[in-house]
Amino acid sequence: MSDITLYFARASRGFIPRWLLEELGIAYRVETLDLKAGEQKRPAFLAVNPMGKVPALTDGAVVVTEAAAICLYLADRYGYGSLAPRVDDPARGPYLRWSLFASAVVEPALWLDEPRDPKAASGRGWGDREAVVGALRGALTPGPWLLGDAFSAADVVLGSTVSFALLNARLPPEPVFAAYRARMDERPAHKRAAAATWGA
Ligand SMILES: N[C@@H](CCC(=O)N[C@@H](CS)C(=O)NCC(=O)O)C(=O)O
Repeated sequence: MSDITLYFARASRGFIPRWLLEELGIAYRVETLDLKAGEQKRPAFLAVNPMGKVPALTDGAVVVTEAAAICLYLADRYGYGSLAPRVDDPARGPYLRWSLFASAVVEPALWLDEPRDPKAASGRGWGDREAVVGALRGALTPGPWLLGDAFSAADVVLGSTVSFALLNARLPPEPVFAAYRARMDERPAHKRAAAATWGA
């Protein structure tokens, strides 16, 4: 039995764990915060996430924040061996790799408008935009998913970041990215989470 509450907001990264929860098909409650009204900075929520940001998730006494960490937690706990490769599965390595790549590398590389500078890129963890776009291209070739034929929570995490980047023109609309996004959009769980996050 799960006792899960997702702290969520419309038009936010709350979409990411919500999509995963829908893929898992488990029961969960949603607490929707109004970011414009500043509800995320109120003491009751800061006790859950001192960053005052969504998403956050509680599962009984367990508190998890950071979209990627929430997805890795949920997939291990409720989708182990299906949406999360087991620890003795060789796919576990790439699964962790691409899940962490989303927030540690793709987000800063695509959203920070930094000048091209090989020396600076060598010293920062997210390198430079061109290398990141190339790595993403390679990760999605031949596809259809990051782990090949098996859809996993890594697609929820990194795939959401790819979708957000395409929507915000932070990633070139190359066929490999557009086709990946179209495959994600077709999933019923994705449709349900998208409707809850952005409306019809
Ligand atoms: N690194 C965090 C980022 C979370 C984040 O920035 N959430 C935004 C919504 S998409 C937020 O809550 N912003 C409200 C604020 O910072 O006041 C994650 O991946 O979960």
